[in-house]
Amino acid sequence: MPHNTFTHALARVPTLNMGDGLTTQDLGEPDVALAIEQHAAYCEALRACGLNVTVLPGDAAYPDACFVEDTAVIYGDLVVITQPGAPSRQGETEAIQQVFGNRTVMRLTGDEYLEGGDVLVCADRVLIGLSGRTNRAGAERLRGWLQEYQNGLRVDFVSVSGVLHLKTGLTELAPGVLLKSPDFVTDYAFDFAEAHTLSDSEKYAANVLPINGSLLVHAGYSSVLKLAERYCSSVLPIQMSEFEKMDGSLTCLTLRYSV
Ligand code: CIR
Repeated sequence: MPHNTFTHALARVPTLNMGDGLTTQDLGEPDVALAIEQHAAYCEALRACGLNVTVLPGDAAYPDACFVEDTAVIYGDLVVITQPGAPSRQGETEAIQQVFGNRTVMRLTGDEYLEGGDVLVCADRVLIGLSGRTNRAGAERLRGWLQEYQNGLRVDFVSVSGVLHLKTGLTELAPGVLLKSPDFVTDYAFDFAEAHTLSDSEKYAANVLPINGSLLVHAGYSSVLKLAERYCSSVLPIQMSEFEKMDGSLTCLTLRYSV
């Protein structure tokens, strides 16, 4: 399976009431006009990485719907529609399932809860965070489908506390190189990779998005930028201040896949 190589991305425009969404931050109300500008610039950056980006309309019934990553997990041709652990977000999946209607779509049901922000596809394994939004039943079901899809795929569970999702606190900057927020607490051992724990002032930058040989990083974090430039010749800093106010980061604004 080619790693971090995609042809398409799916996004959903922020709604005027995005400030009514869930957040643990105390950074004030998002400026929606600025959020829409930042969202458009993010989508443009993905187009510059060669992706065909579809932007769905928002839905005011779901102020968190722009964080589409949480509604599905796409691995090769396998599409899994999740059941977000946040009750206010569960209805977001309908619009996403319709987009993927003609592909093999699996769906979490019953007591299986999982949000895509808890799934990190690394070069040699998939990590599933057990967080406040993803439970063991959801993680086990997803692991079963992933391993049915790719025989021998290593899928590990990672306990997550101190951050919202696994990828809020941990992403892979390059194969074998992890960025970790100092807030992220786990008993999982990251001895398979070189893990860089960021300073408190750069913790938001732990979420980076590698795509087709380029790397999107949060703008304004100099040590992460320096590290990124050491591993990647095409680093794209993106302004995300209005999404940060709602606990969102780079990965959460799209689903990436290939057709
Ligand atoms: C939430 O709390 O669900 C949203 N306000 C933020 C979700 C961010 N999702 C992600 O990082 N995958």
